[in-house]
Amino acid sequence: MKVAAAVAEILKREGVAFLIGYPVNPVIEAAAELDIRTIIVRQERTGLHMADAVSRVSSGQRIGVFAMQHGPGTENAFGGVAQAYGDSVPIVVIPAGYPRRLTNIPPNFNAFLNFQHVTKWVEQVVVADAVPDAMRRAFTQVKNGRPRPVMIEIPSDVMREDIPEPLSYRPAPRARSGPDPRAVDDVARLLVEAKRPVIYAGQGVHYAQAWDALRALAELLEAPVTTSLEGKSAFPETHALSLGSGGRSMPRAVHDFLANADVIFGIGCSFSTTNYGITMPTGKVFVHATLDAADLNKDVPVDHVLVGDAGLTLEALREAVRDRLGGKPRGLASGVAQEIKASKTGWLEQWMPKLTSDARPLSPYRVIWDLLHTVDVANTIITHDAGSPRDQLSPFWECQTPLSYIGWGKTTQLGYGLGLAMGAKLAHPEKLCINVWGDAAIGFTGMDFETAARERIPILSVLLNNSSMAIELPIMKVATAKYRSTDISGHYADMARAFGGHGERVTEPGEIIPALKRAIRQTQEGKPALVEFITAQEIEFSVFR
Ligand SMILES: Cc1ncc(C[n+]2csc(CCOP(=O)(O)OP(=O)(O)O)c2C)c(N)n1
Ligand SMILES: [Mg+2]
Repeated sequence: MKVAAAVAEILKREGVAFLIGYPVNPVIEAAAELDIRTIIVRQERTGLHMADAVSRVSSGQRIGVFAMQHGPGTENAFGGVAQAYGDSVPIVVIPAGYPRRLTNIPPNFNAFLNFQHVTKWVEQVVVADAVPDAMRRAFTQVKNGRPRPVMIEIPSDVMREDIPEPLSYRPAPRARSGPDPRAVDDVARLLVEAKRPVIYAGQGVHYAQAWDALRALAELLEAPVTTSLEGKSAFPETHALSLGSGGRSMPRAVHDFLANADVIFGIGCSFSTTNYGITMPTGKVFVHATLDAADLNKDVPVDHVLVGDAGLTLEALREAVRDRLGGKPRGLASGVAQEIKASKTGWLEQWMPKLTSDARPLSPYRVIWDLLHTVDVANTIITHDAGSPRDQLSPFWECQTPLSYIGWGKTTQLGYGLGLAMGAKLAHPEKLCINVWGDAAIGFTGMDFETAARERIPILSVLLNNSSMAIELPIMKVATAKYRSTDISGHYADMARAFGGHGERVTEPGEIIPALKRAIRQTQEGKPALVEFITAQEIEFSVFR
């Protein structure tokens, strides 16, 4: 059996249903022989983003896999792997390498050396019969502990070698570890005694599929819940105890409740300092519950720590809190809910003129508001792109169901959203999968809309085209005035049609909903759709700093 065939067989045993890739890598052909659907993109980065979404929307229960060629393919993949590393996404990346006699000779790109800092595990397999062992280690790493990319580089001459049969490979196990029971008890007491606790949920809740446990604990404590951008949709945002999510922009309630909290309980989060997340207030008691002790006390000094799977942690806390409360609700919930409702109402009222604006060029907020009221939110998976679309969408999009929003931003590569929507659609063909992006983002990965058309991945792409990098206007005044450095241009609906998709350009407020409905119908018929809205250069966001 050839090495490439053995790798494909291992992928099959690990339950991999799609191999996303770009030639030349013999694993692609070997996978097709085993009926693993191969999906060929237009550039490596988008393929990695698709693999990334496959893992994200399945809580890592399915692992996205990407394969590419040595040299240019591997070099061009760097951004996609770095983005997955930044956002802690478990993917398996299988680059072919230069033949062994050239591997370590400059200027040949060596994946093993160059991907050290954007993977949690990387091996270069130089002996054919070591490949199954290397694959076992990679899948064990990717399925356990902190989710992050793993990489197995297989030199192209090794790919063509034989390994003995029968292939001995069993799927890697998954293990969960729980928090120290004594620490659980201390935290339960702290949370019960807290006057104004706030629960801050990160994406660890998604990976642990601990949505019910989070809700149960919140309801038991009668405590408000917010999430990071990555954790968005871990708690129903229509719930009376939901504050909404926090990124760079956020609902007012997120800011105010955190500012007035006495105890902040972070669950399944890293508390990383980032421009695209909440800046935690100082002077609070912090509880940090995370899978990865490497994050403890990193950016936020913490008072209590719990290390373990978010689900086991929440379940243990729920039991400990329930014991302390003796089954008697304290009747706090209605007061908390009223305070949240009042804050939300006031905040939304302030934004309503933009959300319902009849202006031309269109307000991006109006587009988002109309989109929110046109789709079946519970059965939609939506993601934003970097920059304004993220900051305009995330505060106002109220998630109802887990993993219905792909939030990101520990690093924010323009153009990420398209691949995410495509990967989500591969994993969930029954859902409407949407990416909302700006005209800067489409410049990076727009060509892969052709992949969506060719590979029959019918996503809905919502483009906010303001012929500008509007968010940069305030910091590029001179370059803009002298050289038009923030201008960009394009007719992207035409592009979508040229690629075989549905494309429509919308300039009238009254046409937003009808155009969205037409586009959604096209996606239901198997065609990806791009609706291009001609929008204003809006740079007001719901930020509180
Ligand atoms: C790869 C990459 N380069 C640079 C940036 C910095 N950046 C963030 S948003 C942005 C411009 C966004 O413009 P657009 O998407 O058109 O949104 P607008 O502000 O015009 O609404 C830039 C340059 C980035 N996020 N990613
Ligand atoms: Mg723009």
